[in-house]
Amino acid sequence: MAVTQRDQVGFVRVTVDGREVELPEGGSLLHALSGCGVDVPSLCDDPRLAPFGECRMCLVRVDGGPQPVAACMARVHQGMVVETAPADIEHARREILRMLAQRQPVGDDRDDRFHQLLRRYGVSPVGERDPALVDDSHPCIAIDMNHCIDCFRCVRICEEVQGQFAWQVVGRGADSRVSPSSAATLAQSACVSCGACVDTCPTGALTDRTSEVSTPIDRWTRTTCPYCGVGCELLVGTHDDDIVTVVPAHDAPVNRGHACVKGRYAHGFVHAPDRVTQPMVRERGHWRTVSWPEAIGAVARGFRDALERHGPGAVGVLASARATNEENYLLQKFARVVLRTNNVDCCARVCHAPSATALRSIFGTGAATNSFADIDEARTILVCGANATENHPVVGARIKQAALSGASLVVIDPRRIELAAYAEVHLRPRPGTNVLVLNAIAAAIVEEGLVDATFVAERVREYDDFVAHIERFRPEEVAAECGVDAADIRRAARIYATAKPAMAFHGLGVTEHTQGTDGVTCIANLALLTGNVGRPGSGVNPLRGQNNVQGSAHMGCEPDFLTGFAPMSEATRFEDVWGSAVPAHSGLNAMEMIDAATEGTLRALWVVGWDIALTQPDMNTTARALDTLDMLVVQDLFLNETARAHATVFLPACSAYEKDGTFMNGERRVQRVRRALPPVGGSKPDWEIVRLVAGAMGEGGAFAFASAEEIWDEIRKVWPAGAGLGYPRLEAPGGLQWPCPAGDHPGTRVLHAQAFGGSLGATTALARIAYVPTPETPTDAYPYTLVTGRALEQFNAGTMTGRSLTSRLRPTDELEMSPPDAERLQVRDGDGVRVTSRYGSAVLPVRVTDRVVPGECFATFSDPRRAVNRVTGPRRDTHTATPEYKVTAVRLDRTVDQ
Ligand SMILES: Nc1nc2c(c(=O)[nH]1)N[C@H]1C(S)=C(S)[C@@H](COP(=O)(O)OP(=O)(O)OC[C@H]3O[C@@H](n4cnc5c(=O)[nH]c(N)nc54)[C@H](O)[C@@H]3O)O[C@H]1N2
Ligand SMILES: Nc1nc2c(c(=O)[nH]1)N[C@H]1C(S)=C(S)[C@@H](COP(=O)(O)OP(=O)(O)OC[C@H]3O[C@@H](n4cnc5c(=O)[nH]c(N)nc54)[C@H](O)[C@@H]3O)O[C@H]1N2
Ligand SMILES: [Mo]
Repeated sequence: MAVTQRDQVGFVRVTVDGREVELPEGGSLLHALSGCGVDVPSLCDDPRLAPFGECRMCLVRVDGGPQPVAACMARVHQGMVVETAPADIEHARREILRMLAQRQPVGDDRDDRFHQLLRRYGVSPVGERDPALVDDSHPCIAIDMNHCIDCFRCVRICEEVQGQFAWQVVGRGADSRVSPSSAATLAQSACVSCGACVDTCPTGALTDRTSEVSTPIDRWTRTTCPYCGVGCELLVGTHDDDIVTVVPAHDAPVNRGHACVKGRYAHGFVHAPDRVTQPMVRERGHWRTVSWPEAIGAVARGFRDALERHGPGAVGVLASARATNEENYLLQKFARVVLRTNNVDCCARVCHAPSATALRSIFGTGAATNSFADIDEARTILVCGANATENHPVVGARIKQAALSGASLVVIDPRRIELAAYAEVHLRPRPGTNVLVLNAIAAAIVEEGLVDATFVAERVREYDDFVAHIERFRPEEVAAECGVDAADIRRAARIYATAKPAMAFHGLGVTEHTQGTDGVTCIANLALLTGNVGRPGSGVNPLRGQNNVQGSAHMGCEPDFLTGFAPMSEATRFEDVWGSAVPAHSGLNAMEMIDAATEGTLRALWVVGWDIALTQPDMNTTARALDTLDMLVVQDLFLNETARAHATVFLPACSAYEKDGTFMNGERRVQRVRRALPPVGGSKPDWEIVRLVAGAMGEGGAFAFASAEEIWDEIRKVWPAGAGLGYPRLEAPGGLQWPCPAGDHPGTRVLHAQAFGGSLGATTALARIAYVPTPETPTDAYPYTLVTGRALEQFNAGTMTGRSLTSRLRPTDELEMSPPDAERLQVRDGDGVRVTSRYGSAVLPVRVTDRVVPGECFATFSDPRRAVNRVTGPRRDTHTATPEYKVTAVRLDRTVDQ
């Protein structure tokens, strides 16, 4: 990645075409010139890539020297005298363009960089079109290599940024051509559809299929991606309130001009034909479209009835990790102030609640300790139970790049995920045995004398007790039970403890187990033992799930925490601002709400942007629970499964592209979400809907906000660590990372440098975690272990990706199965297999792959027609109730059903 101007320190005086300017010293001359408004022509340069110096268009004369130099390769120095357009160089540029125009099809008057230059230099394309150079195979990327000028930017960005090597150069010299690597078409290649090649292509050889080339863009809106917790900043190009294209923001600190298939291409859902944009109520089994006042009246009446008859324990709110901070804040305030209940929760429950709980108890703050930028500084990266290249692709690509440039990578995952190919050690434990593996790494670190004694002396308590506990987890003791070779565990321990700083990332392969919280705690132990806390390039970092799952929980959508993870004991602070008492009785979490519905004690539930019927485990039980409710309000963009099968009222919300607010990403960063188009049809932003319902229930006063910013300003009053995050400051690229307690505080990239969070002070204790095997073990009747999780092209409930172009890349869920198991079942790719557990069954097409070991299989859960969660079971993490999605004992049967 090239150095950007923001990283520069000193500025020096330079004369450009007779004019004195100040340019950042040591940076690329080409970028410095463009930064001060001098447009030197270039074709092969992209600030995201290493300078290439091949196109010869950016030649300039420096200090009157006889030989012109390529401005992209030249560095800025004090007193430099630059001529950007002397006549001889301008002539040479025109000649280069003439040569390139020989191969450009005649009559194409496009508006890309190359064609702009052709016009500027008065050169016309004269080539012929060769239909064989068109590749229509890819659903998102249109390829017409007739326009290729061999700048190789596509090849280079795929290699240098994405690390995918999907493009190659074939042939030599004038006959060289860019083509997909080891495949006839791009669709068949290793392409992951991140769109980087399209984004960098200067000629129109590669374009987005989503954008009609001829559609002019009226407006660009900078916003934050609505998919995962990485929080890429995107630019949304619109025409007449339609999205024409979405591209990454080049100056975004999070994604540095990169994006993934979802952020880039999965926006078609916004105008999907079945988007619901009018409120509806269900009467005698049939939906009826109603006015907003009628729908809001029905919700208010339903809540009032339940409260009068059964009290505040009988109502609940499930908030949305897809909606903004402001909206989530209002939803929990609504539960507490209007419904007088603490029955409020969010998707963090089924996802990273174990991370928040473990990190809060061991480090005092329940969030990632470090930042994505730290990847550049880590010498070792440990990735445990996280498939980053598919689920957090921009971070995954950066981890890959770090490994390619020499960082050591340790992967712990039962499956051979893509990152395993770059790992020095890949440990493949039996699903559910993280505590054994991680404790064994700790035991090896202690036994082999690799502990950071200084750090432990200064910052760590209960070391001797820990040593006494951990001895029984020696790698040789646990190897058989966790299925990992003891020597490999020792290798992993040595790398993590010695090639420092070492940065740990983890995902749901750690949290979604009966010992989910314990697993995260074991990772924190490793960081403490080796001094990998409180410094750049280190720490314990959950790769958070949805765009705003960190924020949703943080805003107080948890039964036992208020905004800013404030404990209930701090309720007075909130009561002062809200002018209302915070209910004293404890609330139910999402899992308990479903249990309470089954038992008949929960009567009315408002579910905002969370498809619980499809994505909660043990779907058959969830379905029965939801059908007992007197009122189920679903607020979403679509009739998702929860709405379709169970809701009584539907409130049409609008998507993140249609509203203002903020999201909080997985590294504690608050970034602006900006409205790129007005709400589609009659849909409304979630916060406006909450305001309407509160008003109908006679509590409008506490919800009388006129904008997202007004809500945010109230949030800053009750959340001291966010007090410095006013909207004007969040306008800067990347927003700010909390803690940020004051308007002049720069935000915090690395936590715990001097002291741990909360009331811990300088030191914390190592935790002694015992191993408790899951009862969900394979038997003769259920001999296989099913792991469920994700794949690159679809997102969770699939409501958005399933309605976008990208769904053609993965039209349905699949079951990964090892070749020996496929042989035993006599199935091949695409054949149907019925997966049956003690709880239910689902039919999936098979994908035979050695990514999984015999005896284990893996399924995604995004397709409502497959309903994979019929198979998953009712067990939960013992600390947070997070479901054990990652281990289910199953039987597999070949079937002709599809
Ligand atoms: N493309 C895409 N991206 C997404 C999502 C999506 O649906 N699609 N969803 C978003 C959400 S909500 C979340 S929470 C994140 C989740 O992102 P990840 O945490 O990466 O999610 P998963 O794919 O569910 O599981 C990760 C890995 O855990 C491994 N695993 C299973 N059991 C064990 C075990 O016992 N030990 C270890 N060490 N590993 C195990 C699995 O093999 C899998 O590779 O992704 C977010 N990003
Ligand atoms: N088997 C299995 N099941 C799992 C998991 C697993 O690994 N295995 N992972 C679990 C995890 S980690 C998670 S996070 C859950 C995710 O499960 P869900 O939260 O149900 O899935 P999402 O697709 O993220 O989106 C939820 C809903 O939000 C809607 N939506 C999007 N934007 C907005 C908005 O701005 N406002 C409103 N009102 N609605 C909006 C979408 O249309 C969708 O219906 O699934 C869980 N389920
Ligand atoms: Mo998640």
